[in-house]
Amino acid sequence: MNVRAISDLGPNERAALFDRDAGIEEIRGDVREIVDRVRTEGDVAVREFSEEFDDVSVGNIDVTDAAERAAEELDDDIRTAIETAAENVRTFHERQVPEDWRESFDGRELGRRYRPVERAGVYVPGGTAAYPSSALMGVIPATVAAGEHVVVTTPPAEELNEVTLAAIHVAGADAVYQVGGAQAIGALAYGTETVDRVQTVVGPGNRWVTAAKAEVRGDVEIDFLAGPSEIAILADETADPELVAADVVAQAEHDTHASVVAVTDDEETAEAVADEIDAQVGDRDREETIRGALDNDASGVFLARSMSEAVLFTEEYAAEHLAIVADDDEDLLDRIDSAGSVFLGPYSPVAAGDYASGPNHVLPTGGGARRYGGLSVDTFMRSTTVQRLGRDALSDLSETITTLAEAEGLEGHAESVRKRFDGE
Ligand code: HSO
Ligand code: ZN
Repeated sequence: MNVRAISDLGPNERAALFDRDAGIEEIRGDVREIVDRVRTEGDVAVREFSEEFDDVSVGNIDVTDAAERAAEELDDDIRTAIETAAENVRTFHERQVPEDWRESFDGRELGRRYRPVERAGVYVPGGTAAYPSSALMGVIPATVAAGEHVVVTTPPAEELNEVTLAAIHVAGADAVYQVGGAQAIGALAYGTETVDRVQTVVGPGNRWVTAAKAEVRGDVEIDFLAGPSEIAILADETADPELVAADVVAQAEHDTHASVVAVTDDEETAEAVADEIDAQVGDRDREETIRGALDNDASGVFLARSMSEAVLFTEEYAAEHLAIVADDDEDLLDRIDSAGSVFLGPYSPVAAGDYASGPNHVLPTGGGARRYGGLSVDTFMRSTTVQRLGRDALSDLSETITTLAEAEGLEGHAESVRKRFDGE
């Protein structure tokens, strides 16, 4: 693959790199129809769409018991791996649980308290992209937030993926339904005879799932619109090109639409990374997918004239995953604000975070990291502010309140304060 100089990039090339999108606009109309039919016809529509899109004639939509059985029947090595990953993910997310607080501000007792949303729905992809790890990443934060009911939908199949089912159970879901695509998001958002409607819908999926989340947003909360995987690696001359290439190739194997970049200020490193990528691709089972991703306009190996230019490029890219492999990695990190999840040093491959280290792998793509963070316990929480003012505290503020209320022409507001001090 060719190394490209950042300084040579034209406006169109920059736009392709920095204005990535989830590519859902052209299917919005079709998705709206699917969601509307599920909303009005419930299970009947769900079954029909499962036949049409998944080619499955679904018996029981509710497969909660099958998930429990799958967990019981799992081979020991895979069970241990799922349980270890689940424990690490749970521990990291428990650290995120916000604490209620009350403090005095000049006699005004003010505070904030947090409660989980009661019912959360998690979409877990199936088919060729069946990721048990995504089941853990979606369900665990919801269960740590401790809402009453956490339900999962996953695409139907003649034989459901046993490992995914087991992971859903181990993560602690209360119910599991086999329904996929836009129809699943419609079912979670509006409910059907079988599927309980929820208040928050999260989880990655294909374009249909993502477009459906855009559709139901407003009626329910969603996490965000997640597109294909992305990685940016910011490297200096101390980085091992073989490892940089391996991380690029790893994320590229997700999807031909994945976006993968490596950027460095060292020409030798850039050339070596590009050569290493070429050398490694042929060894991978998913060679075709990887080549597709590497061919994307938002992918490539880039040479900067300085580390400052490399940092600026990385910041503008706002990648889902950012790996920094450089001597002064913490200093470089200080200069970057936009990234979904950061991996520092040669022993923090993105794969560690994808599966088992603890942080979530459901992360903002398409530059979303400029505006929001990844899936977390907060996604399943709402906050309420609380205040108690004593007589003196209100008296101290009464002039301010009544003046502003009168400026707004809201005499009733002013009077509600004055009345507290009638007769003084
Ligand atoms: N890298 C993906 C998550 C994943 N990786 C699941 C392997 N399995 C998120 O962008
Ligand atoms: Zn991955």
